[in-house]
Amino acid sequence: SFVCCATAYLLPASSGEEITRGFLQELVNILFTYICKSSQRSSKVLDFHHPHQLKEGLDGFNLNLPDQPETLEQILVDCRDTLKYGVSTGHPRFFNQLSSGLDVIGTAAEWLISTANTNMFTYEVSPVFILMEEVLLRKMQSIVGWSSGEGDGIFCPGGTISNLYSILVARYHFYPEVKTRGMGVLPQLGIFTSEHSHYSVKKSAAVLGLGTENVVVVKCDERWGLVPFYVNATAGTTVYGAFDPLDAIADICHRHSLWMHVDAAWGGGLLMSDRHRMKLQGIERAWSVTWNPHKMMGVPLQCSAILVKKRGLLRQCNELGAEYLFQADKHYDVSYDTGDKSIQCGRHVDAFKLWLMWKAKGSQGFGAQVDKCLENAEYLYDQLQRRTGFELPEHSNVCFWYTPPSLRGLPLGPDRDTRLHQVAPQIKGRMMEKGSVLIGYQPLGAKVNFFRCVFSNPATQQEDIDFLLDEIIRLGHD
Ligand code: ABU
Repeated sequence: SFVCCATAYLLPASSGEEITRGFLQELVNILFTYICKSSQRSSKVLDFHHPHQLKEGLDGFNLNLPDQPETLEQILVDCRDTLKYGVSTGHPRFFNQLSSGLDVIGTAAEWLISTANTNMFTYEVSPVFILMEEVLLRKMQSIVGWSSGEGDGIFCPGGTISNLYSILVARYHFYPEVKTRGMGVLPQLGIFTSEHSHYSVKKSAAVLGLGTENVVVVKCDERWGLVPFYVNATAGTTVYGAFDPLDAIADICHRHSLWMHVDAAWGGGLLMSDRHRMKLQGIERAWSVTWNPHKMMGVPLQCSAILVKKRGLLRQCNELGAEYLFQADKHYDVSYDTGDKSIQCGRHVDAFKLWLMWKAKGSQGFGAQVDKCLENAEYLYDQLQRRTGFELPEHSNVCFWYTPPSLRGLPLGPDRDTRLHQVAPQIKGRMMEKGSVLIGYQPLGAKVNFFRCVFSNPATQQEDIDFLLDEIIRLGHD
């Protein structure tokens, strides 16, 4: 028992080995129990409580910070409770987010990273991880289709930051003096993106001082993803999973000497699949690419890369050469001090999770994993067409409405729309209270709330999809 043991007895305290071992083994037991439970269909996806309930404290779970240290036993209870009241994103019936799943190798990698507890700014403190990042970036660049002489990149905290990098680097490419002289040297710049692209494009315009009103939002055609004409092309939109025509956009960008970025945060994983990579035909012509392995490839959050075709640009754009980190007179090749390519200083080791999972699965394993997710989407699409009461606005991420029996006789029009708009949030609320399954919903443009089912969880089987549809019918019957 750890009742009497405070953290002061853990390593690096002298003779702390036994207590540290015991503590970590207990923690492993907690994690192992959680991992087993997450994969059991009989377990809940979540044990939902409202914020005020969690704040008040449930069964002794106390969020407040103590003045006196807790016992190690209580720390383990805190760990158990934290998982208990969280959401099990690795559960086969978690369909709520583009990032999901619980990969054991990835989890082990994250633990190793925390144990190493180092920073990705210099080779000096991260020699192995810096080289792993380089190996990964080169591999991803070659999968995108760039030649071996081309390509640069860096892992960043999420797709939004990767997209921000693309605009930052593009602006620097055309107006390098902006780095030193500021916004005054710029004309009024415009960014072009499609109406279904990710909101991070507008957010980046705000952060970079370009202004959200200077983002020209190009209308999509009836297939939601065609004919935007400039800069940011999306490979796998967040809601519909639609792909812009990359080759056609590249032709326009080439003709007008425009920077072409491909936001493949969601769709990049398809590059690993021989069956599906043709959806990104033309990505090799992009000047920069966002690719989030924490989405379709199931790497634990977070793991996102910005790839830039022109070597050296990232460094030139962002380097400031802080002399306490990036001394030029170090005794090794300082081009491996890659941290100055980043807009961050401290940087988490995200690359290792992807590296270790790649070792464990191989490229083929990732390809098979992606194929399985796409097969699940096809299965759901097929089932939706067979069942009464479901309607399809689109079929990539699989977005659909459920029309309860009480609405089925209503004529199309505003009254029906108003009532249909309430259906998805009500069913989702019931799902959350019950904890049986989790799926997202949203409105879009003139379309009232619809469900968005995304597949990135390798644990999901067809029986889970059947369960989802049956559960929607059960919870939405009235
Ligand atoms: N960055 C987009 C994530 C959206 C989602 O998981 O639903």
